[in-house]
Amino acid sequence: MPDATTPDSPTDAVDPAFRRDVLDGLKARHRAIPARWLYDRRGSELFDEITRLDSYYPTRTETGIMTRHAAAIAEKTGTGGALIEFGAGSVTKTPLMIRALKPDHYVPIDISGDYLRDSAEKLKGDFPGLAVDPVEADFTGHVELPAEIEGLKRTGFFPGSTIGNFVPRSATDLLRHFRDILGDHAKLIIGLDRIKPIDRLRRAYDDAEGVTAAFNRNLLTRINRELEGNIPVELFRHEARWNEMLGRIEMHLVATRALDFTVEGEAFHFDEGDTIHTENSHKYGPRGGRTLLLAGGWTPIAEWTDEDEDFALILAEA
Ligand code: AVJ
Repeated sequence: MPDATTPDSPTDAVDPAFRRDVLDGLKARHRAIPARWLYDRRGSELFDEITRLDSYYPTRTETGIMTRHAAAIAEKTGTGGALIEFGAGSVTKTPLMIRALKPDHYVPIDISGDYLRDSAEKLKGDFPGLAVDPVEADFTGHVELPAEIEGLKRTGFFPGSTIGNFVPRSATDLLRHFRDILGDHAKLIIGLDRIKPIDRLRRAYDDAEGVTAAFNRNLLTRINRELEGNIPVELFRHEARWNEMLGRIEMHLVATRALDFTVEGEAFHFDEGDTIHTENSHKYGPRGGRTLLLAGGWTPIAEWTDEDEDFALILAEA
């Protein structure tokens, strides 16, 4: 989910949505900044590093499921037509799906045009017969599918448990939105992370190497750079909390002592222990995951997991 629309250099224009989300988020009673802002250039690099950590199981588990069950996934989903990915796609997962489903068209939808162009070029090289029709758009908003796939069978692809970043109310809205974009008779393949023992969840989001901590704190560095802030980054520590009632891991940045700073000339005070909530990662049991899909307008028709049932790949139809 890299977000290259927001520049890394302070000389470039700042995304007004970033500015608004940060200032509003710091003023709110429950201080929170939406997780999408974690992914500037450095944040995307750090996330990439997270996916390779021993303690971060989701990426390799999902890839394992896709590899192991490729034939069954193709059989239940059907081959050919158009594969529409929400997000620019990962260098490993997308080729796996294309090899399994053999679509005639691949349509990645992402807000970062640069990212789309890079991945489109790579895929064309690897799959010579494949038509790649990227769409530069925020998939949570209005999306116009390319005319080239008119009348073709459509399969949506939303891997990585990215849906887990959305609170259930927004997640069901997004799933309904995907249904509107893809139309009747479409299918959707979606990755969901399963509920599992808390210590494993916490280790996945607070690794011994400190990469997730760096990923979280990078948000403060980004605010300082892009919004002329002077947040004392070293006085915030990373915390990954399991919220049992809501079934999610939360990332927070916790002030280790009372401190003050300014962002874009506005002053903010934190007492020791005050936090900024920076991400939710919802986890679902087998029933919960299917119920979420149903509530979002999709009927689950097949589900694949790894042998430890750490992660689920669900196929659903509109
Ligand atoms: C990219 C949203 C799937 O929630 O597991 C990883 C992001 N945050 N470590 C997740 C993330 C901290 C990740 N997603």
